[in-house]
Amino acid sequence: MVEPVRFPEIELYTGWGEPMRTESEIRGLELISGAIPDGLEGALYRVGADRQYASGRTDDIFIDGEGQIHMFRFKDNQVDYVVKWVETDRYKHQKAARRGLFGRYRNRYTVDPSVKDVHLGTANTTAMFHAGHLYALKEDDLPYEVDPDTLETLGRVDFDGLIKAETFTAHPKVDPITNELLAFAYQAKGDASLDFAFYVFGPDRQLVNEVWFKMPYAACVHDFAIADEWIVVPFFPLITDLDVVKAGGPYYQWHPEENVHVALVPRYGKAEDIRWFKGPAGSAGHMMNAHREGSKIHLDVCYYDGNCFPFFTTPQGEETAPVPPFLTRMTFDLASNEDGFETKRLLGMPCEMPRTDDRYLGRPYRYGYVIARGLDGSGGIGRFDHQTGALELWNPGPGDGVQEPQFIPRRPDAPEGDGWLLVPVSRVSQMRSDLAILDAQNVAAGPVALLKLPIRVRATFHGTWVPEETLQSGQYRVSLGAAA
Ligand code: V55
Ligand code: FE
Repeated sequence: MVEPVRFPEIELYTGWGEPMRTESEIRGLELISGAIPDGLEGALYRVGADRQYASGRTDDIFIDGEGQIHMFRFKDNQVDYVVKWVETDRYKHQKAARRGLFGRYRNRYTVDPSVKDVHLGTANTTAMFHAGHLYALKEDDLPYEVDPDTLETLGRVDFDGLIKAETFTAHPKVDPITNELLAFAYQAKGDASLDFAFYVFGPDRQLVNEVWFKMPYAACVHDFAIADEWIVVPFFPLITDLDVVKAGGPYYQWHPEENVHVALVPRYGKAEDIRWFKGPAGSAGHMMNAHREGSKIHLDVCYYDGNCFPFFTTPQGEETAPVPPFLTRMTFDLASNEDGFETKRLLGMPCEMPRTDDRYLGRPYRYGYVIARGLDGSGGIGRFDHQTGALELWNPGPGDGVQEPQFIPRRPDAPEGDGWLLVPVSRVSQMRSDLAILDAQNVAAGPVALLKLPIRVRATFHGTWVPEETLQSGQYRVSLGAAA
């Protein structure tokens, strides 16, 4: 006998957030309006969290839950949609037991005794395609490889022994110009360990560089950025205390008294050449991009002047007031003997989930794509222009929401920003979704094509576009466009 399935009545699981727990396949999405651009062929993979079974708790948070991988497959002027569970070790054990077994977010001391040695990874955060392989990622575990055609899970992988760390970021960067994979692991030797590993893998997944160093504290390191020959790694004071975790407490606590620390790591160098900078407490999940200008490294980040995750309280249990994320430039001067940095707000409207034309990752760039969130309900998909400071917006309609935009260049050598944005749209009042295709150079005009999903695409965090030719060859073949 097993217990009936019941989810707690908490906000996380009501309305749009209601668990869906469904695998779906729709061959040929209905075209509501417009036309799919000629030659747009490939796959958009996105990853999000659903709830396979209730955890038995009421303190579930939106970044937890079992991973699902979604595919929008563009081919021959049609788009197919498929979503499947990522069959992690956690998923398989819960499926067999017909109930939730894994307790509190990332807390292995709250799991059912039957799974105390099972990997916790949910593979719920992003999709990565490199050297012909597709993966679903969560930052607390190794990658899970997934079949790019069928979305069947192939298993948990360590790149044939090359990844010595126990974890792997959910914000890797695949440089489509060099076909390198740049990635990292934090708390890389287990919960609350100070170990950080940075990796560069070559186009055939061979190990090109590996740099291990110690973090200033057991931080949450969700994202990083490339700046030319440097890697920018910010440490924000959401900190793991192993004793608290062992007592069944939260995985992170907010420490306003601690500094932000930033490591500039040489892309092809060694730990002894790392440069460290620091400043007052603040936090961020996501970086738009970074680049080098002479001796200066600029990091553009959706910065919270406080705690980005108010549900992680201070050690005294105090909740911090929610603060909005503002696009902010942090500047680090390699020529300076000081270890401080400058910050400058770039945009007045709060925004999150920043992306770029990925050919410009780590290089001087002009455009960023965001979800903008005005406090008055305005907002939507925005294109930010670093040259003019302007934000061009498309709002999906009252009450409707948008997910992280994905840029696709119009041609492999198109000028920066000349291309399309793929955007899942949440038609909240209808409990279903659309996929919008926007012209990235005319976002305000609205979709050039709108495709209908008769079901919800639940919240996904991040994803990646893989062009048709890259699906076949395993390699990206793009170049920087001539300046527009
Ligand atoms: C973040 C997201 C996560 C996570 C830890 O946005 C940090 C930050 C989607 O999962 O587990
Ligand atoms: Fe993220």
